[in-house]
Parts: sequence; structure tokens; C-alpha cells
Amino acid sequence: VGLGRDVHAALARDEFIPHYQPKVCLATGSIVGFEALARWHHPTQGLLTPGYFGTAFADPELATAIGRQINAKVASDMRGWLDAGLPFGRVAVNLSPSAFNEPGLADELLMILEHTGVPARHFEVEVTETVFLGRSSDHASSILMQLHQQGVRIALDDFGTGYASLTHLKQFPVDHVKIDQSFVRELERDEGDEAIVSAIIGLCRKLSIEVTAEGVETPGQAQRLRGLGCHRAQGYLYAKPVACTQVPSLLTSWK
Ligand code: G
Ligand code: G
Ligand code: MN
Ligand code: NA
Repeated sequence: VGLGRDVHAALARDEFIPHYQPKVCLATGSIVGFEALARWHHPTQGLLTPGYFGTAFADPELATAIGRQINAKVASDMRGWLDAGLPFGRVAVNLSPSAFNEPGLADELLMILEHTGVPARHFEVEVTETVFLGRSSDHASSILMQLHQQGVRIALDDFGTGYASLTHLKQFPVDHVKIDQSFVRELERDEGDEAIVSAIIGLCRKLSIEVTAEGVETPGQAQRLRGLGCHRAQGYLYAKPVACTQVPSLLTSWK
């Protein structure tokens, strides 16, 4: 109850902002895109991560409102980078399963892109497999199909931790799979994790699905992932999530 009231106040003060973490091509080392991660610019407590407010994403109304605030800023940030000629690649936003309760979700996202003049190919959404389960999976599927048909890419987040039904990869318009960081952490020591990561990469490559490993923290992990044929990596080895103002210098100083 307390958090809900605080979040409402924060929404009214426009305090939710995206930070951006780069995704790197393992073959070339270049930045190919970013993940936008919600932050709360709290008036007294400073910058808060979803650790403090993430439960709000489970509330359909709050998730939708926070999402709107983040997505609008992502689009205007991308507009600025396009105007500056910065090769930022593609930016992904996280969509909470409850955001799919909004019937107009796809139209709303496409409208933001249209208003800012950002081509859909610069935009991606990250969803978890829970959206493919249960009564509303047809609805979620049609929203994702609509986005996919307009050129927005669909990424399956936290892959391997949920129900991980392999048929989801065929059944739904999945362009991109993100291997959960829990499989990456012990990659060099745990043969089971290596087998799982290797199988996910092999499957994705066969299905022409792009694959990104999350939570990459060491050069050894990156090297192993490259050897297994993983396309992309994201993690503290490359950069922590940064404010939008730091993105231009990150891009121009990269390698
Ligand atoms: O940096 P990190 O602490 O950013 O994120 C923690 C969790 O919060 C992750 O699971 C991430 O997917 C989720 N998250 C971050 N930003 C958003 C957002 O804008 N919307 C939703 N639904 N989840 C987010
Ligand atoms: O659930 P999702 O994959 O959207 O969220 C990613 C989460 O992982 C965010 O909280 C982000 O800040 C965090 N993160 C990003 N890179 C790393 C990393 O290298 N190590 C760890 N431990 N967390 C990371
Ligand atoms: Mn994510
Ligand atoms: Na993840």
C-alpha cells in the first residue's frame, strides 16, 4: 500500500527514467544495442533500482504507468541519438507480463515510435515466458505478432529459468533469446551449466534466433560463450547500466 502511494507520487513527478546497458557482439566486440532498465530518480534517496520498487511491476496499473514513462523516454533518447548520428543499434525495453492486460499495448508502443520518428528496427521488447502461459497467451501472442510484423524485435528474457518450453520458440514470434545469468555465472566450472548454455545456443542458431548471454562478468566467460557460438553478451565485463547522458560518450569511446 505504501509503495503504491509512493509510486503514484513518483509517476506524477515523472521520476522514472531508463538507464542503458550495452549489448556487445562477441565476434567483433562492438556495441550492437542496449537494454533499457527502469530506475527511480528518488528526490531524497537518489537513484533506486527495481530492487526497491520492482514489485510495482506486478500491479497491472502501476506496471503500465511506469512502462509508459520509461518507453516515452527511451523513444525520445533514441530520437536524440539518431539526430546526433550515433550508432546505438537497437534498444530493448522490458515488458512485464501484466502490461499485456492492456489491449492497446502494441498500438501504444508503435504510436510512440511513430511520434518520435524512430524506425521500429531500432526497438526491441523483452518478455519472459510467463506471457506465453495461461488463458491470455493468445492475446499476448497477437500483441507480439503485431509488433514483430512492424519490425520490432521480440526477445525472450531470462531464458531457461521459467517453463522454457522449447515449442515457445517455434510457436511465438521470437527473434532473440537471452540466456539467464544464472547459467553464465558458473559456466567455466559447472559442466551442467555449460551443457545447458551450449544446447540453448545450438538450438537458437538452428532456428535462426539471435542469442545473448546475460550477466557476463569475466573475459573467461566471454571467451567460452564465443567458442560456443553465442552471438552477443551483456554484463558488467562491458559496462553497468548508465544514464542516457553517458550513452554518447560510451559509444564514441568504445574500442
Ligand atoms: O538492473 P536491474 O536491477 O535493472 O533490474 C532488475 C529487474 O527489473 C530485472 O528483472 C528487469 O527485467 C526488471 N526491469 C527493469 N526495468 C524494467 C522495466 O522497465 N519494466 C519491467 N517490467 N521490468 C523491468
Ligand atoms: O531480468 P533482466 O534480465 O531484465 O535483468 C537484468 C538484471 O541483471 C538487471 O538487474 C541488471 O542490472 C543486472 N545485470 C546486468 N549485468 C549484470 C552482471 O554482469 N552481473 C550481475 N550480477 N547482474 C547484472
Ligand atoms: Mn531484460
Ligand atoms: Na534476464
